[in-house]
Amino acid sequence: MSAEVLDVTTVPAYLATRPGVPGLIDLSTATVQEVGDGNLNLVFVVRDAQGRSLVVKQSLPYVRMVGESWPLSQDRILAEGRGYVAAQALTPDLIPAFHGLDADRRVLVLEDLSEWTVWRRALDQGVIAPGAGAAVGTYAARIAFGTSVLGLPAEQVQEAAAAAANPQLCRITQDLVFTEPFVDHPQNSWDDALTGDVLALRDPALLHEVAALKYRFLTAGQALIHGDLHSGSVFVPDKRLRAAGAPAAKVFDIEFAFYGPVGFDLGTSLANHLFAHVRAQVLDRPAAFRESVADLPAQTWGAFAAEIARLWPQRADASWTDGFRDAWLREVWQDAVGFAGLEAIRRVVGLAKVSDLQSLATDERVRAARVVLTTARRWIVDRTRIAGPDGLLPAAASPVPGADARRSEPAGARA
Ligand code: SR1
Ligand code: MG
Repeated sequence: MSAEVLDVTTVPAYLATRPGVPGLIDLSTATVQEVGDGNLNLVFVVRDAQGRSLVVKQSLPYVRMVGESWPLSQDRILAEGRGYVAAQALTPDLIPAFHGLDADRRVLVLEDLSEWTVWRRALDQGVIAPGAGAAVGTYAARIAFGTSVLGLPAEQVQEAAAAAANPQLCRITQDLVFTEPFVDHPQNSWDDALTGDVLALRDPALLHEVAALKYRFLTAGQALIHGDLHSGSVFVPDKRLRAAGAPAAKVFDIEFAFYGPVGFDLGTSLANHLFAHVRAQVLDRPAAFRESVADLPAQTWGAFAAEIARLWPQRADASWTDGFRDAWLREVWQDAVGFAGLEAIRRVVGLAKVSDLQSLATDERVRAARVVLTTARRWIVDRTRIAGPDGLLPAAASPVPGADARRSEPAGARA
């Protein structure tokens, strides 16, 4: 049965019933705004007269970006709650403060990060977020280690994995990332000029590798992964917040969490580095920004590997040798590169696109998308031969003269 859906008028009375919440905010002076701009949920910001604020997130019984014609269980908020509980224990500095889950009403209460910026928006605008890539790598490593048999007894992991099943959201990823972009499907769309490039993806050699990666996504229950860790799932602070001691990034939107392959989160991150990189080149952004984006794969992977090395002495089983650690890292890297290719293709061909590309003018977008598709194919097919982040991103997507000035912001790109 569906939980009653909140609206701006019912949120204060609802919050008054939540243990601990009335101490965080003065509900008698609260004002409420619905600010959700993602694909799935309601998100309310609640502010009181003293300037204190909270975020209230409720899952809807359908996919918001499509409407009630695509029903979706509100249970996904339970998966998100599990993700926040794990992150709160393992890396509380790199998520918004978590004020609890109401499983009956399908509601989470979180720290309000309205003063922060969604990283994708900063990247779109050419704003450098120092250290954000490293923070995401550190986050992924802490969760991978701390929810897997690397950091926990196997019995505990098996129980946690069973409890973390998230079949409806995994089905969305299975369909949107691993299936639909490679077949005729009504949810696909692309610029006419890309038809040849898109149809060329359906060759047997590539489809074979796509199948192998899909199988891995569905069967490699290694750790509690985020499941949708792109630049739209990361907040970054501005200069003032950084000077006040804020971390370089905070990860949010964990509703796709389940026990899956560790390389998936790194892969979705790498693909989104590619979008930002190609956009920065096409728009001929200043060199400092282009260089900062080009460094993101190395920064993210470097931080991930360094954090795993730091945690390694705390491993749960002495059988995990240092040689095994190095082999495990190699396997995670290769998975990440393959999954990055899949995420890159689906954001050009499939349902949920990204503003990095969609907000370009058509000729720029076509040029950028071609680079993305060519790179994605290389990543998928060559993933076992790509030794590390050096040279992962393509060297060139030549700028279109005057492109920056012509940039527009069409709707319909809300990943
Ligand atoms: C129907 S949901 C579409 C996409 O939005 C989410 O952010 C995930 O990326 C999903 O694939
Ligand atoms: Mg999301």
